[in-house]
Amino acid sequence: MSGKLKQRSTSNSTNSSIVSVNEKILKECHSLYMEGDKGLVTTANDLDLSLLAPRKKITVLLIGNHSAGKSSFINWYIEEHVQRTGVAIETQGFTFVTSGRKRESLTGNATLHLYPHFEPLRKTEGVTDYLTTEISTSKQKKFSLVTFVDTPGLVDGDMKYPFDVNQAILWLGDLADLIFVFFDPIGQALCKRTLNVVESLSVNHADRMRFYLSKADEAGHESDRQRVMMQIVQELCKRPGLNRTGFDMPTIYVPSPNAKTSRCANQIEEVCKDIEKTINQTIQNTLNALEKDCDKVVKLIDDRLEQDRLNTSYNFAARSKGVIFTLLGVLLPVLLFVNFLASNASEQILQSVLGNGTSDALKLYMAPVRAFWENIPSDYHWHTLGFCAFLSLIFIILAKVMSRLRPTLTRKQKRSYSDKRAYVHDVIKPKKQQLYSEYLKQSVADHDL
Ligand SMILES: Nc1nc2c(ncn2[C@@H]2O[C@H](COP(=O)(O)OP(=O)(O)OP(=O)(O)O)[C@@H](O)[C@H]2O)c(=O)[nH]1
Ligand SMILES: [Mg+2]
Repeated sequence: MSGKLKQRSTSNSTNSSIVSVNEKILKECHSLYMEGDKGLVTTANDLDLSLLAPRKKITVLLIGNHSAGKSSFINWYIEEHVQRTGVAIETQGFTFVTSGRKRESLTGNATLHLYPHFEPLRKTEGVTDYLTTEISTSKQKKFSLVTFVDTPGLVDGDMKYPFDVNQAILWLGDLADLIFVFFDPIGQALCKRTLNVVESLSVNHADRMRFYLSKADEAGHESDRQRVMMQIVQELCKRPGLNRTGFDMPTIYVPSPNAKTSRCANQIEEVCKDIEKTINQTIQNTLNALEKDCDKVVKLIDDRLEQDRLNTSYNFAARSKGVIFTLLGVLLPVLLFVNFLASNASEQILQSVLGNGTSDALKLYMAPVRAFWENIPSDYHWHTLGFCAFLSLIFIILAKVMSRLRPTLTRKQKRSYSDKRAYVHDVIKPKKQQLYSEYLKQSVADHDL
């Protein structure tokens, strides 16, 4: 007996240490994305890349007929009575059940603040008033890494929901990591609304969906249970979207100390294992996504800096071409004007304004221009002037076009990009490596036990 107790307490402590390692990994990954200016999300935003920070917990959506035992399952998992249960229609809205430091209930608006990625749920009219969060301090099983979403029981007929329940469930299904569908044996397996919702969800999320025959202890004898299961599977298979072979439907029931022991096998521990498996998968996916996102950000920064280098050398060439064409454009009219002055101003005026030396040099250097001008018949002088004006206009336009610059980064921007690159490469990536090692060390230890 004491040996058994000892074993259980060792396995409990290992279990909680695994939870805390996993919790730490998901939390640290989240903060590597979100922490201030250096977080991956902000850096990516600066590079016009939109990244989503990973969630710190997985989301498990529970759907099913009214009174199928959804809320009871949550209460059993967390070992606390946070959700009302009973034979009446107990859950009328959506409840997020999550772990936290103190027991608290949040209203719809506060819930959407807490889970900003569920914000579009507001689009389903009326849902916000029927949205709550129950924060529990429970540390049972893997609850610190799970957020359960309890949903209203599905019924057919006159029941009026205060919002479009099908649409809201479909929308929540898009964000859930696991979707549990509970069918109870009490005869509501044929609820059309449940089948419709299940069929629509399975279009995109078949891999996340798990079907359970809940309250299996109430299913009577083994033969009755088999009959109920057959009935449910038949109903499911009638739907074209669900017509797949090999429906796996474990039988589960909430163990109760007062109830008579049922002869039916309880596979509720399988549900816990499925949750655990999804958590492990999520951790691996999160770490892999972190690695990919780091690479994407580093590559974008490298591309930007490389583009900046190319733009800087392009701009240097453009500026040089601009200067050359501007000089050409200005040189022609200036030469003609100086030639005009040199040929028309009297020798005396030139010498008194420029001095003897300069006036002689001017004559000497302007001789080719003067010769060119004198070779043109005087009847064509105006034509030549017009042509030269046109030519210099072309050169000026060319100078403008050629000297168009490409945008470049300021020195401050370049330094900021280099710092961010260094942070991603030298801090975030090694951190990810360390988290991966911690995860593997812990999961190998888990297998060794
Ligand atoms: N025998 C047995 N009874 C159960 C089990 N799970 C739940 N119940 C009972 O079934 C009734 C309905 O359970 P709930 O957990 O409220 O069911 P629900 O699916 O949340 O119902 P709604 O919120 O109305 O959709 C309650 O009286 C529970 O005590 C089970 O595994 N075995
Ligand atoms: Mg309920």
